[in-house]
Amino acid sequence: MGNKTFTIIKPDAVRNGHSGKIIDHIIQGGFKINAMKMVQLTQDTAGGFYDIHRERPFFKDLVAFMTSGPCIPMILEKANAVEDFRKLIGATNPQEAAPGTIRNLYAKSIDANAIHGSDSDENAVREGSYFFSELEIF
Ligand code: IDP
Ligand code: MG
Repeated sequence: MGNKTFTIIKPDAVRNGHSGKIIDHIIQGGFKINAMKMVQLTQDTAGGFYDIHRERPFFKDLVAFMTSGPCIPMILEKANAVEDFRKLIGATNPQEAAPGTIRNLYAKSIDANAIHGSDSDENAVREGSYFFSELEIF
C-alpha cells in the first residue's frame, strides 16, 4: 500500500469559496500536503488528464467543466493514502456520498463534484507527475 495520493479541488469548489474549508478538511483528515498550486487547465491539459474517459459520453462536458475556472491540484501523503482519501471525499455522485464527506458537504452534481481523488497508487504517481515537477514536491 502506497502513502501518496493526488487530488484536485475542482473549479466549482474554488468558484464557490469552498477551497479553504476543503483544504482544512483534508489536513484534519490526517493528510500532509506535499505539493499544491492554483492552475487554469486548457482543453489539452484537461483532456490529457482525463484521457481514460475520452470515449465516455460525458467527456466533452467534463473538459468544459474542468476548464471553466482555476483549480487546485495537490499531492497528499498519509498511510493508505489512496483508499483513505477516496473515503474522505465520498462517492462520485454527491447524492450518494456518505454524510460528512467532502462531496456530500460541498458538491452539487455528478459533473460538478468539487474534488478529484486518484483511484490507485499507480494513477496517483502518474497524475501527480502530470502536474508537478520534482522541485515542486516537498
Ligand atoms: P471519480 O472522480 O469518483 O473517480 P470517475 O468515474 O473517474 O469518478 O469520473 C471522473 C469524473 O468525471 C467525475 O469525478 C465527474 O466529475 C465526471 N463524471 C463521471 N461520471 C459522470 C456522469 O455520468 N456524468 C457527468 N460527469 C461524470
Ligand atoms: Mg476516477
